[in-house]
Amino acid sequence: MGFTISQKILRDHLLSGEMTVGSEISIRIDQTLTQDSTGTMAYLQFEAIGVPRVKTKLSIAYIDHNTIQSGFENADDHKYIQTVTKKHGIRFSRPGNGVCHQVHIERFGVPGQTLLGSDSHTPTCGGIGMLAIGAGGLDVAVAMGGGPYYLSVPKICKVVLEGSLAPWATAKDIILEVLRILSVKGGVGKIVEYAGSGLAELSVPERATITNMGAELGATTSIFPSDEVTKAFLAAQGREEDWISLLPDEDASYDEVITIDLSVLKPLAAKPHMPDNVVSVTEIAGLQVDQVCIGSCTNSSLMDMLKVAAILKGKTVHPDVSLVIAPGSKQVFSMLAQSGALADMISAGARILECACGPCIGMGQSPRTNAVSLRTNNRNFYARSGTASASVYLVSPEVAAVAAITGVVTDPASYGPPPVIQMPSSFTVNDNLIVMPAENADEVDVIRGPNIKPFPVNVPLTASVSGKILVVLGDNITTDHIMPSNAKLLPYRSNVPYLADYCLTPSDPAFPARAKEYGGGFIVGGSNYGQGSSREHAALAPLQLGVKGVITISFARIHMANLINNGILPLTFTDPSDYDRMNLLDQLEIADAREQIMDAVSGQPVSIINHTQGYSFDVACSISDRQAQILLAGGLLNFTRQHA
Ligand code: MIC
Ligand code: SF4
Repeated sequence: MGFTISQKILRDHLLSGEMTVGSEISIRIDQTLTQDSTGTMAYLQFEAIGVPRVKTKLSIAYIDHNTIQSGFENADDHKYIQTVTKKHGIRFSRPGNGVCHQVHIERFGVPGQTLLGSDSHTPTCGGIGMLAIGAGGLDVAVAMGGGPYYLSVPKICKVVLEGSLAPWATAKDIILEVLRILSVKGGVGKIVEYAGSGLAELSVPERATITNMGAELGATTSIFPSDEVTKAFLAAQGREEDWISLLPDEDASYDEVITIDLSVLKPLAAKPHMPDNVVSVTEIAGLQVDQVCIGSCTNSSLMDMLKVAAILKGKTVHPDVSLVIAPGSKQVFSMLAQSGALADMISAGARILECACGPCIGMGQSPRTNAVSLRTNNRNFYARSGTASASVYLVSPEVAAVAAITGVVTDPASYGPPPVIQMPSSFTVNDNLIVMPAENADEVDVIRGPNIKPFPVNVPLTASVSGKILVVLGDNITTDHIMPSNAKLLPYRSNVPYLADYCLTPSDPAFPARAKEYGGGFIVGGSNYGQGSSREHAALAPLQLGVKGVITISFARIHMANLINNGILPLTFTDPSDYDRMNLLDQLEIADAREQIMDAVSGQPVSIINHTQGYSFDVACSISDRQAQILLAGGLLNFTRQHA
């Protein structure tokens, strides 16, 4: 039997384990990327591991999230990352060079290679046939040091795209349709592979919109074949030598197949506050719009921007709308300027932002109270914009641009013919904002400003684990609930004690104080707990507050790995109805915890005593032997040091 695209890459990079679904394997990582809001922690951890120079083919640090610099904190982080990367063999992408995923696919991604990034949207590079996976900073630090990356072998879900997109339907609508079908947890434990006759007409930037937002499915990654379209894109970037052909075998087999007829797809929107809350744009047509944000790693390519500029040309942004546009990279930004399209945006009244994440992560441009904000981003989680009362809708750049002019959500079909933009045959290439590492590490002093604080490290698992239930949460709790990030908090990503005071506050403002009062304990959640970002802070902040275990109906992949990496027990109810019996401040105990965690490897349940209610219930801890050892050691850092 033949192999799918991702199975081929996994086999090429396999270091240990069996390629059977669900079993743990380890793979070699060719490239790593970090961004600044997870990067400080990743490099502090890399330093703690003690490897002098990275062992990957390419490692790069981007500065794109924390760029407002309303105090010294962001700039301190930038300087720390710039100097620590210079010392240890890592390239540094200066602020102003663009959003990590957009720059990486333009300039560095290579079909057939593996990429591990400390950002959940790392799968964007699946748009050129790279196996690109998002992970916590510590996993990336280990990979930089030449260590393997462990994952459980995912199922392969094939999404067949048939036919051609109708006018005004876009790549964004394809991924919104996939989200509508599969939901925000439908991709957990799966790699999504795209196939079908529709691929030939999808450019790399369009494919990248789809693989980018595959993160919202909870998927391990998403990938397109590396074909003639990929070759043309890499050639236009002056990188044709990086191209290889990478197609699935004809007799490859898939665990699941979904077929989408592109010709009937209409413009779609995700309503607040979940990316899978998808409706057709016509269903919300007429809704008054206060803000339109165009950009983010999902939709900030040159093609997206040129389409937006063509729609705005000669028009004026509606007086009740604030339109902000953040091009994805310096390449995009400078080509927009050279072509004159930037002038069309500016003269229509768009507020042009630097090429960075910006509003997508609440770094500025928080909308007004009760606002309706139309965004081209990938996430519309509650309060993520920085305004908890705002309603954020996710749409294509085209729908966003039309609404910016009309002031209401508008079916673009009623607006006239869509702009038709061809991919340029060559992009303007200038990598002058990439700083190369030093040849001689001794020449470099790592500069640590006062914002760089030590991070919490757990202790080995104790014989008995006990504590109170500190909070009982519902389904789909995101990392934006657990560790909110906005312009006020993102500057403190290197200061976990400070951040801990905001842990879970969007769901329960009293949580940090309660956790401190009782000296830590347990978090109880529903299904898909921890979906969203790769931020390790969603594990580090609970660790700082003394959280010992999280008991849920199910976990999102990256967050569960981050809990294990920090020595926090990830437990799931064996009988989901036990969830209903959990009460705030119940006193729980896991007796013989070390033995029970080792036994969990072979599928034995872990028994928890509820002393307050006087009964015991079973939970599962779905871990490999290696993960059990990590939990026993009190986290991956302790484990790595023990095995160094
Ligand atoms: C996000 O989009 O949520 C982020 C901000 O890019 C995160 C990373 C972080 O929290 O720093 C992600 O997607 O992993
Ligand atoms: Fe940045 Fe938003 Fe993309 Fe995260 S999702 S990397 S915050 S642009």
